Amino acid sequence: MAKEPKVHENSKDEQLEQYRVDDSGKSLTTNQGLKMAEDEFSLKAGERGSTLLEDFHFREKMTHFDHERIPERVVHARGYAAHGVFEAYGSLEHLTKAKFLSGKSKKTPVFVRFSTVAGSKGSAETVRDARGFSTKFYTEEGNYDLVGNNMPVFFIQDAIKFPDFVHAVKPEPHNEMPQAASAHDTLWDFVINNQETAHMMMWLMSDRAIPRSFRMMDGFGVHAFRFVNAEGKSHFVKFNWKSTLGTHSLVWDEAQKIAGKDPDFNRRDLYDSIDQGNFPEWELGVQIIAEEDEHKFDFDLLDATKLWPQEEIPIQMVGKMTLNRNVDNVFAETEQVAFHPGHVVPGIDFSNDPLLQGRLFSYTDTQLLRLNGPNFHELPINRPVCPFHNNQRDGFGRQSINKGRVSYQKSSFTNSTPAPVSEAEGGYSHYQEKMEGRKVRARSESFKDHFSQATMFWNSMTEPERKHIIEAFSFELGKCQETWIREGAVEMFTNVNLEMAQAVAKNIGVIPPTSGGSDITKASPALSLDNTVKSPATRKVGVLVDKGFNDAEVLEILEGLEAKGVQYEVVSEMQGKLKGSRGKELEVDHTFTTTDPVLYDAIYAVGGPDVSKKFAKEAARYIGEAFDHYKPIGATHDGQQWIEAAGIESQPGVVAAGDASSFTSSFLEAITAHRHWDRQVE
Ligand code: HDE
Repeated sequence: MAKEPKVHENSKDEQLEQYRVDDSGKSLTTNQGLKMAEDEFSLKAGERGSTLLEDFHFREKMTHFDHERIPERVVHARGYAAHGVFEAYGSLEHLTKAKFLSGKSKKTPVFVRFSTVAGSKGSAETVRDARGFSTKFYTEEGNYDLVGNNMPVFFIQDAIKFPDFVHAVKPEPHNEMPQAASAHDTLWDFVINNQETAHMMMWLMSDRAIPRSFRMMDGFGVHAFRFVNAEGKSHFVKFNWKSTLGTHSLVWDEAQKIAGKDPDFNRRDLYDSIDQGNFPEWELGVQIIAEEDEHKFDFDLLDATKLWPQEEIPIQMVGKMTLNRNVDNVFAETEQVAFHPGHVVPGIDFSNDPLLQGRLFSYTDTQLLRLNGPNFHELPINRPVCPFHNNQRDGFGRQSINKGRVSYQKSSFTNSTPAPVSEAEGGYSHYQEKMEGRKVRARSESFKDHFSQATMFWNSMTEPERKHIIEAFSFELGKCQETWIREGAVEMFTNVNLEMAQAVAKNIGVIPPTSGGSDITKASPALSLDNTVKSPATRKVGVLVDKGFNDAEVLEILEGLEAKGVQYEVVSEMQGKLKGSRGKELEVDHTFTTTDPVLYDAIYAVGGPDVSKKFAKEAARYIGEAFDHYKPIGATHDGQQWIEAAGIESQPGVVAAGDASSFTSSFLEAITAHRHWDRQVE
């Protein structure tokens, strides 16, 4: 047998290279390779006459254009992706046969797509929603897809309810509003009628639903899967991606404004970071439960509305993923990639989670429509990097030219090849779980506690996080027009926490509940974003500068920020170069018209000796917005006047004094804290 090529870090890139086409500098041809002498005028019967049917060039060009759209994903339509590599930390052979997890420094190429769930393909990215986090590992044993979200639980427990949930959250069918938003009657009608949604709705109302960046969010496989080792021993496993930059969020007012100012905010951040060599990284962590411990917990492992508290079931880090290459073509790669939780490799198997079981049907089914038939695995982005052979043939767009007269099993012509191989030789074999029971349409009693973990989530939040959750409920329910929906939601979420429900009720004109609530006191500190990694290297500062600025000090401060990985953009009244007091220059990146304070994590106001009224007005606006969004604000030289005028000099996170070096260190400290929640914002 011919030796199979070894999979390495660049295997996918090398494979894709065969398909890349660079059209620049070439002669224009038709798709048949015919060079054309003219491409601006259609063929006409006389200069002012009608266009002729024989104009094959016009027809080909127009027909291709007419057919160049494919159906968008029914959910997760708005997405963005990048290539990278996964590197295992060591061997997991005691738990799983999966070869990509089998050795220290073993490298596997990956392709990762991030997405919002509800919005259409062209919708804004900073909406309140879960985010998809799908990873395709191109392993030597075939493609393994980990199709997760940035939240560890889901809205429903059984896949049969997925179409109902999605119909409820999508724009309402009679008027197709609202786009990419959960703040409307049908979603909340679904929620109050399906109380299994309680836990996930707490996540959706939390800061996790408005990530600052795809680079700064975690990922979760959500379901319990199985690891199976070479001896056939199985463990339940949950997959977790942990961003090395930490998990960071926007504030709601900011998120809504960014949706207008830069609807591409999250993809721009990912693209630019990778483009600048600032590669995002995640560690892959696994939580393991032995089969014999399946029933030892106060939740059912098969219920996707429950997480496994990491204080009880620790996360073991097993590898690191780095995204290091942007796509060449968004349609060919990001749009045509086809993920499926059923794309597994030996050593990874499924649990009986009824949500997962339904997904195993849905994903192939949807690709058949979206990618027009059963040959989507042949598209360059979807092709495994290991060889694949079977007797499947034909279908729309088939590219392989399978040789020979045999396309069936068993055949004496081919000695019945391609032939299945034994487990020992790497053949996939399903875990032999013992099953018994009656065929029923039912839900296990063990799935019926909808509120304990929702309360645990609330208990784990800090005061500012709780305030945001109350504000999110008030916004969402406040947008619902039916009073009974608001009342129903208050009644439902009283089961999570009485004070929370009372505060929401007051804001939305519902009589606050006086009794009820939960007696659950359990908390999982890891759920609070307060406990995440905070680094200045995730922050981008808007620097407000005008001509004549104190260049010696300002340039020293900017260098000091840059040395800690802080990015900055120079914002001024007009584009071009700004000359400082000693002749040093700064290039303006943006004017007040082309950018906005919501697009920065902090503001540094410098100004200049002679700013216009417009500059002063804009500077005050930038500082005001940054202040209201709890962001660090620094000011030196002429910039200090705006801090004084706003009366915020002694507020937390506002740094407006000191020489260049003490200012830099105080401002860096304020930046590293990210948001200053203890600030007095009215
Ligand atoms: Fe999906 N989901 N889903 N989902 N899902 C799709 O597949 C579905 C669920 C997730 O970047 C669709 O190719 C059902 C949970 C991501 O291309 C579709 C159920 C989780 C993506 C589909 C779920 C996810 C999808 C639409 C309930 C987190 C984007 C287009 C049983 C673990 C993948 C497509 C990408 C996409 C079905 C629930 C994550 C229709 C039936 C839970 C990240 O097949």
